[in-house]
Amino acid sequence: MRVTLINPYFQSQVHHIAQTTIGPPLGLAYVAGGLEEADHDVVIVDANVLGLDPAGAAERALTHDPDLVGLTATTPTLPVAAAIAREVKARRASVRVVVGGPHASAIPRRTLDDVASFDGVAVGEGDRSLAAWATAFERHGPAAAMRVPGFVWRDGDDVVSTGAPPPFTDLETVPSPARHLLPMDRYRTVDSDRFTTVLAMRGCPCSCVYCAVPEFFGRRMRYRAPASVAMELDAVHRRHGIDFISFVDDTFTTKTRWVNELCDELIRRGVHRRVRWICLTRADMVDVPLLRRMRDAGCVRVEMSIETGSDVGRAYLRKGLTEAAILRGYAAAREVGLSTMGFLILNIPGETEVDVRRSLDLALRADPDFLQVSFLTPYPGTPLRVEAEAKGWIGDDAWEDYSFLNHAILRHGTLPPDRLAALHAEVISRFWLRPRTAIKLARLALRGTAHPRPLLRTICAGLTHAIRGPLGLQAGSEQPARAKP
Ligand code: B12
Ligand code: SF4
Repeated sequence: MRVTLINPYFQSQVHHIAQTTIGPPLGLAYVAGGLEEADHDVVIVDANVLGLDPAGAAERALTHDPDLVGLTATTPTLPVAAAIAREVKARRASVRVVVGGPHASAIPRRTLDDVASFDGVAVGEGDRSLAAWATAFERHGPAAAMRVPGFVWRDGDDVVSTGAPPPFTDLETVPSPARHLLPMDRYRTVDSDRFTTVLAMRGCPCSCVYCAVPEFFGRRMRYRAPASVAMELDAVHRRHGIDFISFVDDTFTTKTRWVNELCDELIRRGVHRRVRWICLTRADMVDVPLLRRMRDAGCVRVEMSIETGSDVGRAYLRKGLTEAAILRGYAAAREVGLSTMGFLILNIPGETEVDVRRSLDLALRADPDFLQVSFLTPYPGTPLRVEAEAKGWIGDDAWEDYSFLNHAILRHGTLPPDRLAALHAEVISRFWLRPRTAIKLARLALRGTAHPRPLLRTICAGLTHAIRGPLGLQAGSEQPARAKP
């Protein structure tokens, strides 16, 4: 079967610091890997990196003459995915359009209700389910295809679910991501213009109130073999010239032995000399020996939550992180010379202005090199969403506003919106407009852990962001391009 997979354009929604990163649609590359394994004819249109609007993406997708179009979407990109689906249908009504990803998967029926141009929703991990659907369709016809697990389909005025796809317990059996279908020379991050992402494990055992990952990928951790991950890094370097990897695993250091084995493999193969990498983890899951081993194996930055400096905030978020653990984690990273990125969350129910200042104070003491300041956002599939809906904290859903960096969605009444926006701007300015930040970034650039061009983009983005408060351009005043479903 001929299939086109599309990553919607969203870069205009990713503000400030994140804007310097354009990563590949790894989920679609995995889905494409499954389709190729089953001998289907697949292409990927990454409308995000190509800067294609919905009409342009649909035009490009249809040049492959597909029988099936698969879109991926997060919550804020759903409206763009919907607009692409509409453009596809307007040009060729016979093409089936399916949407997957964390948003649609969490609320498939609502997604089909909202967007008439979607024929179906792919639920959960789609590495093989779309391939199974296409094979069943070709071999046994549409009725058989409609029974393949992993989908919710529109059926006339009805909606039918085929249940969850079979789980992957052994990640070594998952087809490799089809990166050769992506424009690999177009992705970049603050550290490099030869950049890609890698997934080494799936799942998270934690229970943070705002996070969709445990529900989506499960609480039980599934790890790939360290040797296979090291080989993947080596392969992307050799085939695509990649010299910088972001592990997109949510909590990279849950298992110290696994990380040490991976580091051994990277060093044994000499990959650590060719590829630098970064990862996300928790400050209470790192220590000096582990971070030192990671640094020796090519790691240059660890990204760890700070989230909040208040007890009320910590209790609400259910992350289980203490202030002492956060400071210890950051101190350990500093001691071994790793760069750091931290995350702060504002608009936590019950947090007052004093609490926000405590958060800023903790961020200044932890002292990451980069800091992202976001608003707590009720994404579908999270415990927070359930509570927010029950308590009436959410108005009409404008999914495009669910980019947690510039819109406070939750209206729980602890802080008035204008005060919250002012505090958000102030926290960012106080962090970024410090001589210390400038010196650290300059040192990073000189040390070569960041490439001058992307780093310059980040500094510009950071400064623009930092002076927005004083100029009165506070969070919430931005209007990203909107596309109606
Ligand atoms: C890397 C990452 C980013 C990068 C993306 C860059 C890039 N292209 O790699 C950056 C930093 C830009 C980013 C930004 C954001 N992100 Co983000 N991000 C991630 C992260 C950590 C990894 C994504 C990934 O590669 N996963 C691995 C792949 C294999 O998984 P996948 O994409 O889900 O695909 C699988 C399935 O979903 C399914 N599937 C997906 N699409 C399709 C399509 C079809 C047709 C089929 C059949 C199947 C299918 O099959 C795939 C294979 O199993 C995830 C967390 C996570 N564990 O996934 C959060 C995550 C996706 N991000 C999230 C959020 C909230 C955001 C932001 C809104 C935050 C912000 N304001 O900055 C923005 C939104 C960006 C946007 N507009 O889409 C949430 C999404 C929640 C939601 N309901 O949308 C997640 C789940 C994190 C979380 N803790 O909840 N993110
Ligand atoms: S935020 Fe991180 S630690 Fe918390 S549940 Fe999500 S993936 Fe796990």
